[in-house]
Amino acid sequence: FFFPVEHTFATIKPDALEEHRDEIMERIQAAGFTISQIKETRLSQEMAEEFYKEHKGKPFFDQLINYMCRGPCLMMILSKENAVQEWRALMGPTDPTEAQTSSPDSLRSLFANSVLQNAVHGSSNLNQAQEKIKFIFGDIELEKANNESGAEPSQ
Ligand code: DGI
Repeated sequence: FFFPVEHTFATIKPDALEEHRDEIMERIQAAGFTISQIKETRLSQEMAEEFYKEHKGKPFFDQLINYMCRGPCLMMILSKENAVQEWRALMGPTDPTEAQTSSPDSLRSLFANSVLQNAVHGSSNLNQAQEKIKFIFGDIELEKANNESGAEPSQ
């Protein structure tokens, strides 16, 4: 069998990077991800607004932007078979109180402070992953790039 490697985009948010960097990196390695690219970036307000543009206008938007800009984020491309879903599973649900019930070993269960300050980001599908990878890392060559066929990825 041939299992194509998939690439997803992941972020450790500023507070979690400062407080739990090593623990989170250990869990990423233990889950079998390859870190294909990694860089620490402090987002400007404009970059953070672009990063979370789909949430513009929501009541929590300004707080979300402030949170993302308050220190450096660790930006990564994580690669493995089924990486998008596997990273979402390792993160756990958006809201840590839900994560603590449904996935107690997840990163958000362990390290998030609230639904807003929830420690990590991960793309929900291959299109979003490609968009964020390009936004943060530019045009880079990745092994067996996502969705080479051009078909619509499933969610
Ligand atoms: O993909 P996720 O990060 O799990 O969730 P998302 O894309 O729906 O939301 C992006 C971020 O916006 C999320 O990580 C935290 C924040 N957020 C989402 N929903 C809420 C929220 N913040 C508050 N305060 N309340 C919400 O309902």
